[in-house]
Amino acid sequence: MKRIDAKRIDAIYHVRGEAEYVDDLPLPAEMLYAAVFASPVAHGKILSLEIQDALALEGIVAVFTADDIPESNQWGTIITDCPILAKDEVQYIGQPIAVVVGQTKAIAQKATKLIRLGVEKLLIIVEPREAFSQGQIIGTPRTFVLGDVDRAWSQCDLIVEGSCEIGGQEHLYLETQRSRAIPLEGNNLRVYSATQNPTLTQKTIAQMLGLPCHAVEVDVKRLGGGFGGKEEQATHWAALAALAAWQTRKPVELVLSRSDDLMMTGKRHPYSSDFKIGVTREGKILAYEVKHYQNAGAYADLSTAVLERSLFHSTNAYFIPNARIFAVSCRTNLPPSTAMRGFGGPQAMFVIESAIAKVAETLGMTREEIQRKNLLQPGELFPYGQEMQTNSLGRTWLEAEETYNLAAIGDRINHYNANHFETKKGYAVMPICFGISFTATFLNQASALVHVYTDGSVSVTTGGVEMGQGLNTKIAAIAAKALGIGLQRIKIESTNTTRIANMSASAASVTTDLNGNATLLAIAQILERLKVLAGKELGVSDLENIEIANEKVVYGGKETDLTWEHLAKAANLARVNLSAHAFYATPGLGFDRELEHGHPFAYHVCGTAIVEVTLDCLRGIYEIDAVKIVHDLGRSVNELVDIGQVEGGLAQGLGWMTIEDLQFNEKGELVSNNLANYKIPDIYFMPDIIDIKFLENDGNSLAPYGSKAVGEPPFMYGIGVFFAIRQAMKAFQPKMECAFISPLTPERVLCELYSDELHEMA
Ligand code: MTE
Ligand code: LUZ
Ligand code: MOS
Repeated sequence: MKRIDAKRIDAIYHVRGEAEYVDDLPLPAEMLYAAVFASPVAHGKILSLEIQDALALEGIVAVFTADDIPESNQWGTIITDCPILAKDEVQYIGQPIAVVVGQTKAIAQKATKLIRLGVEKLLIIVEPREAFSQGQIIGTPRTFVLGDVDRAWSQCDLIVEGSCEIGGQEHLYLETQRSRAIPLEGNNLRVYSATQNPTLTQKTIAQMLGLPCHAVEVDVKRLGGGFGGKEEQATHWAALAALAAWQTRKPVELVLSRSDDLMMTGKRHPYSSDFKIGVTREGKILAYEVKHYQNAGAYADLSTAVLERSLFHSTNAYFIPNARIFAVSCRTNLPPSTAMRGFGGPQAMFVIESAIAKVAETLGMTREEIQRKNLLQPGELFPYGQEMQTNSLGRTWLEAEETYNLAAIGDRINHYNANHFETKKGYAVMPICFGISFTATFLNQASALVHVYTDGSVSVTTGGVEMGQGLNTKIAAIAAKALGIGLQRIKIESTNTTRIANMSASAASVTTDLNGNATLLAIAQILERLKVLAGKELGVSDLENIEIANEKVVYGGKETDLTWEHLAKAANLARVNLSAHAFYATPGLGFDRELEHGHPFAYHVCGTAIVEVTLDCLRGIYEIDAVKIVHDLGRSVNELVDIGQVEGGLAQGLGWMTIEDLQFNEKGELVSNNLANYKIPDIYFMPDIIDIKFLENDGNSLAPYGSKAVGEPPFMYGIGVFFAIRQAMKAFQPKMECAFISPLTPERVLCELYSDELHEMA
C-alpha cells in the first residue's frame, strides 16, 4: 500500500546549485543595475525631487521618475490605482519614486541615498477602523446573509460578543523580488521576472510603454517562493526594470535587497473584526454576525478579492443557519496589503474559532464539543448559497478523533495540568474547509502546449509557475501517466507568454488543477492521432481498444511490439501532428455579486488537525509538542510533494499565529524590519511530532486523476495553536480575560498572564 513517488524533478538542480533563477542567467553584455528610491514618509505631497547629485555619481547612467514613463503610470489588476512611480503624492513608506540605473548594483544603491525629496507631510492612518470612520474605503462594503439573524437571537440560550485583532504576515520568500529586462530588436522586450503572474507583468509593461502585448515577452523559470507575494506585486519591480531597459536600450536587472523587500512590499492583510454568536444550551450555533475591517494598505492591489474570500470563509467548517457577514476594505498608509497563502480565509476563520472558544468557555464545554456539533454536513448550505458536497470534513474529524485518540489527549493534558504548576499544556482541534477556485470565476482557465519529438521525448509548457510547490513535478507525473511513458521523457519548460497567452496567476491553489487538466486535454488530442496511426500499423479499426502503457502500444489488453519511440518517429513520417495546444475552464462555476449568491467553488478541501502545546507560565514561552492531521488530498498525484505542502503550510500558519510579529508604528514605519525582530518558524520551533494522515480514496472529478488542491488549505491548521496556547494560559489563570489578539507571542502571553500584576504596578 505504501506508495513511492518520484522526487521533485528539479531537486537535482537545487542540490547541485544549478537551478536557475532570474539573476542566475548568464550576464548579457553591458548590463546595468537598477535600485529604487522610495518614500521615507507614509503620507505626503511631493514638493520637489532633486536627482542631480545622484546623476553626478560616477557609474550612474540615469535616474528615471514618473515623467519618464511613456504611457501609463499605473498598475493593479482589479482597480488600477497604484502608480508605478509616485508623482504628486506618496501614500506609504517604501513607495517607489525614482529608479536609479548604474553600472553596478552597489553604485545604484549608493546613488539612491543622494536623491533629495521635498515633501509636505499629510495625516497618516494605520488602523483600519480609523480609515473606515473617515470614509477611506476601497471598493464597496459587502454583506453575505443566510437565514434571519435578527430573529434568531431570541431563540438563543446564550449570546456572546467579542472582537479580534489579527496581525499581518511577511511572505519572506527566500528569493526577494527581482527582474531582468532585455531590449530586443525593434520595440520588443524580453523580461525575466520572479512573478506568479506572467501575463499581468506583460500587460502592465505593455501599457506602461504604450506597446502591444506581443511586444513584451515574459519568461519565468521558477521562483524561490511566492506565497502570494508575487501574485500581484512582482509586476511593480518588473515594470521598473522594463522602464529602465526601455529608456537606456540596455539590459537592466533589478534585485531588491532583503531590507528593501521588507520595507517596500505589501504583506498579508491585518484584520480587525467584531463578532456576535448565539447558541443553544447544548452548543448548537443558531446565529452568527461578524464585521471584518480589513487593513488594505495604501492601494487596492488584490484587497477586494481577499475581502471576498474572507466573506466566503467566515463560517469555516460549520453550518450556521442564520449568519450576517459584513466586510469592508479600509485604506491606510501602509504598503498595499496583498495575496498571501489563504488569501483572507485565515483571518475570517480565526474570528469564528475565537467566537467558538468564547462560547465554549462561557458554557463550560470543550471547544471540540461545539465544533463537532456544528460541522458542515453534505447538503448543508454555506452563507453564499453553495451546498457542501463532500462528506470528507466529517470523515477527517472522525479519523483524527479516533486515530489520534482525542479523548486520551484531553485526559492526559488535564492530568498533566492538575499535577504541574508552572507549566501547563493545552490542545485544540482545528477543522478546515477551504473553497477551491479563484473566486473571480473568469480566472479559472488555463492552457497547455505539448510537443512530442520524433525521438519520443516530450516538452510541456503550461501557464503555471513553479514556485517551490512542486507544480512541475506534478505536471510531469500527469503527462507521463496520460501518455503511458516514463517520467524521464517529460520536460517541463519555462512559463512564457509567447507559448501560453492570457494566463491567470499561479494562485488560489488551483495551478495543478487548471494547468494539469489543460495538459490532459492536449495529450488527449495527440493520443487520438497516434491511435489512428497505431491502428493502421496493427491493421485494426477498433481504436477504443488501443492504449499506450509502459511505452508500448497495448491492443485489447495485450502488449504489442509497437513502441512509443517507433510511434513518434512513424507519426512524423506519416505527417501526423505531434503537437497540441489545449484550453481548460472549470465547469459549473458562477457567482452573482448582486445577490451575493452562487457556486463560486469547484469543490472544498477539508481536514482536521489536533495541536498540542506546553506553556512555561513563568516565562511565557511555549513549545508546540505535536500537530496531528487528517487531510483530504483526494488521490494524490505525488504524495511526497503534498506532504511537503501540508508541512510547509502548517509551518507558515503556526508562525503567523505565534511568533511572526509584523509591526508598523503610528508613522507607518515597519518596525519589524529585519530578521532579528521578525521571527519565523525554524526547525526548532516546529513540533517534535507532525503526524499526517491522508484520507483514503476520496476522488475528485474536477482535478487531474482525482487529486485535490493542496497549496493553501493546510496553512489554516496553524490557527489551532492559538487556541491550544490559550487553553494552557487558562489552565494557569482560569479567570483571565485573554484577548483574541494575534500573534500570540511569548511577550503577549506573559503580559496577559500577569496583566493584573502589571496593572497594580502601573
Ligand atoms: N509552496 C512553496 N514551496 N512555495 C510557494 O511559494 N505558495 C503557496 C502554495 N505553496 C507556495 C507554496 C500558495 S500561496 C499557493 S496559492 C500555492 O502554493 C500555489 O501553487 P498551487 O496552485 O500549485 O498549489
Ligand atoms: N487570487 C485571486 C487568489 O485572484 N483570487 C482568489 O480567489 C484567490 N484565492 C486564493 C489565493 N489567491
Ligand atoms: Mo496564493 S495566496 O494564491 O499565491
